[in-house]
Amino acid sequence: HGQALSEAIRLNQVGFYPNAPKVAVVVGADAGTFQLTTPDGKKRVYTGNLSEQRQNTTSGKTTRLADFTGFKTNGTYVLVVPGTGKSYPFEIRNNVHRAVAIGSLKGFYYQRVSTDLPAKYAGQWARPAGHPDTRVLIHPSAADANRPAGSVISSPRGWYDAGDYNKYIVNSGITVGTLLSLYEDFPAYFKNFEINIPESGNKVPDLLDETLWNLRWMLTMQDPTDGGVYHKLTNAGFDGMVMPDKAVKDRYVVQKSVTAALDFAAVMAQSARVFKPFSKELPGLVDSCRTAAVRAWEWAKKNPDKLYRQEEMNKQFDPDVSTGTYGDNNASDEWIWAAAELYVTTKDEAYYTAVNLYPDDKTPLPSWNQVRTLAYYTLARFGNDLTPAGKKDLPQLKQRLIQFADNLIQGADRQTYQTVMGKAAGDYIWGSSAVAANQGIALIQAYRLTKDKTYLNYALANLDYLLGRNATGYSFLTGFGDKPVMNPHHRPSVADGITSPVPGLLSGGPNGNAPRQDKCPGYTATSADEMFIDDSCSYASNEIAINWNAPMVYLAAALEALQEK
Ligand code: 9MR
Repeated sequence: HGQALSEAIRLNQVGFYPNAPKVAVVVGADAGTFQLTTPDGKKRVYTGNLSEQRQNTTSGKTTRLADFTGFKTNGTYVLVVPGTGKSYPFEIRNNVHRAVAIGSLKGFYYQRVSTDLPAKYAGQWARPAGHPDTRVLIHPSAADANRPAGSVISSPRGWYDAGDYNKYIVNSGITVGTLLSLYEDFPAYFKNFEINIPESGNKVPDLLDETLWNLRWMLTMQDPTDGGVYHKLTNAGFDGMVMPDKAVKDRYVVQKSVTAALDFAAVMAQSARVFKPFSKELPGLVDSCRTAAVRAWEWAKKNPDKLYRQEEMNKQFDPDVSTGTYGDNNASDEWIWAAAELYVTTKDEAYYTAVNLYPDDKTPLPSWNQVRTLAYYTLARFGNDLTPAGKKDLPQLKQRLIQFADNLIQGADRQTYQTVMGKAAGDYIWGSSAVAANQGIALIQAYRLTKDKTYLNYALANLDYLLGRNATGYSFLTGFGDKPVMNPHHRPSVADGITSPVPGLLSGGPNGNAPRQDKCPGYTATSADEMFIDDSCSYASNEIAINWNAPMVYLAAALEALQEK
């Protein structure tokens, strides 16, 4: 004992499974030994050697690994490196990430629009309802004979997208799709998984109840007359850093877009499958979702060129809209995703052949503007139930997903943090935490196809990354770990006067371009893996967003479901 806490020791600050890899990273240490001790330093339980030195080519920093995989005894420990200091305390036990899985799903509850959050569910983060969204204006860009400019629709509920208070269909699409896929991949795990929300205790799993809050909003974004889907529901400009109930500016739905229609079609088709076993509890829902999906698809077929172009929209219509664009000039992947989900739900081969599902041999990592691989996950998941057309392509599809995972892990072992995350310089983009989490999902898909534990171990390494084993030393999930992000760009967390941010929200993470994107003062890093500041003005490195939280929930819950006890 007597060791001082050292920020140079980077590890998953939450903990480790007894029967899985356990790795810490020590920055700048000399060769030598390390020990595990009880937190008071009195009892030494394990001694190991630090690895050979590795060097990060961008930051120049050197690291050594402390691998204590061989130590499997439950308890709370610190890692001690003589000459460096000791780590934050961490646990070794089964189910060690269950609270992370529950907390990151609960994060969505805190993002609920149009409802108050009572203390019973929200604790000290209780707050009054914001944004009833029962009187939303048709923006001139969305006007037609049935719904002229300035007429009013009701479009309540949904989740706030991120640190801002707007609701965007494109980003809701991948978010809901990821959460529903988590349910489809691990239905048994969610039989006993409650997160203390108003619906807890009903017959529908909390994962699906929470997702329904947003799904019901999405349904209101479809124009009943033509089946088109408004791109977003938004203020004209971003709100100040105020609580939801103090943000009372006019809300609009803006023009319909093909990307919104197709993402909507994909998740509605998926919902029609997922909610089927709950038809008694949720009468009519499955039919509504299926009809909504088909109608959005038909609209997209008639309007394939209707991309969302905010600048052009602003040249034609007032008021100007300056909130998030989720603009995407290429809808080919949205076509693939919608076609695959409609095909798997309806078994109608017309959807399978409607678009070229395999235009090239790429397997892009999912993100809000690139959803092609979500289609592949779904086709692989339902491989046994496909019609002949789908079955014929299945062996190649599986090969593609395995190859994708192999490419991800190739060389990861030699990285300074021994993670898949960060292997490619381009991983450190706006929302890089979602890159890490989505890589984890890709690896879990490969594990499901092969049962090869190597994939699972690398998925776990990326979870370690998110919870502290990274070049910033932060746990990117609010409320979890000993050095969690404390000042995310998140309006309620800034405005509520409570020291701790709203818990269970995933910060975007390091972003090489953040300083010029958000112009927040205070960046000192010179390499992309460290380009992060825990400051609420840093919306390009420290905002939270639903499309980042969803793969976090997936990764933590899937690893919990698959842990070896
Ligand atoms: O996640 C989005 C990122 O990929 C873009 O580079 C960035 C700038 O367009 O926008 C991000 O999305 C934001 C959205 O536009 C508005 N709500 C907050 C989102 C997260 O920062």
